[in-house]
Amino acid sequence: MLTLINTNRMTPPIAPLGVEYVAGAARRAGLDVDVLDLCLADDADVALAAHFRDRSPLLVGLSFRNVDDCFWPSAQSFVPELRETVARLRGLTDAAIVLGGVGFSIFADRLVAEAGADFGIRGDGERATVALHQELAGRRRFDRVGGLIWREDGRVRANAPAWPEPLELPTGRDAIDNAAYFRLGGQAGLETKRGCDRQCIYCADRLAKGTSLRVRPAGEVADEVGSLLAQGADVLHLCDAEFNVPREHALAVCEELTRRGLGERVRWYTYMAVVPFDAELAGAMRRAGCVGINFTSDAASEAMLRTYRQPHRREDLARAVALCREHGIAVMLDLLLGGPGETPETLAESIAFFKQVGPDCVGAALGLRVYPHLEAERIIAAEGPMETNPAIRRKYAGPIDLLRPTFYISAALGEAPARLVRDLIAGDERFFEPEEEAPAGPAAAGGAGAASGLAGDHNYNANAALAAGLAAGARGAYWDILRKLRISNAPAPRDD
Ligand code: B12
Repeated sequence: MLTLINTNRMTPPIAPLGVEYVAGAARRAGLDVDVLDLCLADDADVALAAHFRDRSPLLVGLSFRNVDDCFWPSAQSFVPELRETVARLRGLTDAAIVLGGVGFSIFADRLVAEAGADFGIRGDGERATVALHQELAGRRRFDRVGGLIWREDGRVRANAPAWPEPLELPTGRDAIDNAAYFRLGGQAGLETKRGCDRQCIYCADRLAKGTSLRVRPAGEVADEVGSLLAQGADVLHLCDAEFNVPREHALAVCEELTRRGLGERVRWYTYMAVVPFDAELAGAMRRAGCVGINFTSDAASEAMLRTYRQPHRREDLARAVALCREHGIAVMLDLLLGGPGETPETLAESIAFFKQVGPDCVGAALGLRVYPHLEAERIIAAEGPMETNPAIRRKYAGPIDLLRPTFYISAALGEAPARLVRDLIAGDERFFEPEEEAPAGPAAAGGAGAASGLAGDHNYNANAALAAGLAAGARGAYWDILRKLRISNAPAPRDD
C-alpha cells in the first residue's frame, strides 16, 4: 500500500500534477494507492492524523514542488514546512518515507537528510515509485530503483536520475480533485513532454527533468485533454518548460488537438522559447486552442542575451510578439534583470525595447535565484567568494547555503536596483514591477513567511489581487488574469 501526499499548500492552489501522474502509474501497476492532498485540507495536521488513524502503508511519498517562491525580496522557503511534515509523519506511521517532486529534484542530494526522510527519488516518479515499493516489499535491492537516494551502511548512495524514455504517462487524471482545483485555481495543467536541451545558465529544469527531450505521443496528450474536459476543466496551462522545443512535436500536438475538435472546446496557455516560432506554428497553436504565450525572453540587450545563453536575438522577440498579435494570442514577455554583467545601460536597453515591441504584459523579475550545479553558479563563483559578493542577496547570515533562497543582482545596479527598474518602467501599466527591499535592509525585507499581496508584481504566492480575481470567476494563466484586472480597473490592493 502506498500513500502519496501533496505538501504544497501555496495559494492560489495549483493541482499537484506530479502526484497525479505517479498515482495513476502506481495504480496501473496494481498498487493500492491513497492520495492525501494537504492543499485542499483545511488543517494539514488534522488531515494527516485522520489519514493514518486507520491506515498502515508500506511507503509514504511526499511531493515537494516548490523549494521556495523564487522571488526576491519575498524569498519564502518551504523547506522548514517539509521538515515539520516529515517529523509529524514519524509520529503517525512506521512507513518508509520517500521524497520526490520538481523542487526536491533540484536539491535532491541535500533534501533527504535535511528533511529527515528515508529515501528520495530524483527525476520522474512514475516507474521509480513502483520499483521502490516492490523492493521494500521484496529483496530491498535499492540499486535497482531509478533516481533513488538512500542511506546504506552509514553513507548516502544515489542512483542515476530517473529520466526514462520513451515517456508514456497515464491519461485518466482521476487521482486528485481536478474540479476543485479548477474552481479555486482557475486552470488545469498537463505535460506534452519532459526535459529541455537549451543552455540557459540559470535554469534548474535540467536538474529536475534532464536535458534530453522526451516527448509524449500526441494522441496521449489529446486523450488527457479529453479527461480534463470531462471534469469541467476547459482552461489549461501546459507544464512543459518550453512548448516549442522541439517545434515538430509542438506542431504534432496542435494538429492532433485540432483534428479531434478540442481546439474549440479548450483554451490553453503555455511557456515558450522565443525561437523557433513562425506563422505556421502560431496558426496551428491558435487553432488548437492556445490563447496565451509566456515567452522566456530574458532581455533585449545583446550582451545579456549572450550571457544568459539565449539563442534568440532582439529581432526574434519583436517577430514573436507580432506573430501573436496576428493570430489573436495574448503575449507575456519575461524579463530576467540583474544577471552577471547587467548595468544600468543594459537594463535601460532591455526595458525600452520590451516597451517598444508591444506585448500585453511584461514580467520584470529582478534577481537570479542561484542554484547549485548550474553555469550561473560557476560564473558567480568566479567573481569571488559569494559570502562577500555585494551582488548576492539573501535573508540569512553565515556561509552561503543555496538550498536557502539566494539571489544575484548585479552590483553595477547599485544599492536600490528595484527603484532603478521601476524608474525605467516609469509607470507603464503593462509591466509587473519588482518589489523594493524594505528600508531596514535584507533581514527585515518581506518578513518571515511574507508573500506578495501587491497587484503590481507577479509573485503568485498568496497574491491577493489574483485571489480576488479567481474568486470572482476569472480563469486562465495568472499573468492574463492579473493584466485583465488592471485593464478593467477592478479594485486591486496596491500599497506601494
Ligand atoms: C507550469 C509551471 C507553473 C504554472 C503551473 C500551471 C499548472 N496549472 O500546473 C504556474 C505559472 C501557475 C506556476 C506557478 C509557480 N511556480 Co512554477 N513551474 C511550472 C513548471 C514549468 C511545470 C510544473 C509541473 O507541473 N511539472 C510537471 C510535473 C508532472 O512534474 P513534477 O511536479 O516534477 O512531478 C514529477 C517528479 O517531480 C516526480 N514527483 C512529483 N511528486 C512526487 C512525489 C513522490 C513521492 C515521488 C517519488 C516523485 C514525485 O514525479 C512526477 C512525474 O514524473 C515547473 C518547472 C518544471 N519543468 O517542472 C515550474 C516550477 C515548479 N515553478 C516554480 C515556481 C517558483 C513557481 C511559483 C512559486 C512562482 C511564483 N513565485 O509565483 C508558483 C507556485 C504556484 C503554486 N501554487 O505552487 C519553480 C520552483 C523552483 C523552486 N525554487 O522551488 C519551477 C521549478 C520553475 C523554475 N525552474 O524555477 N508554475
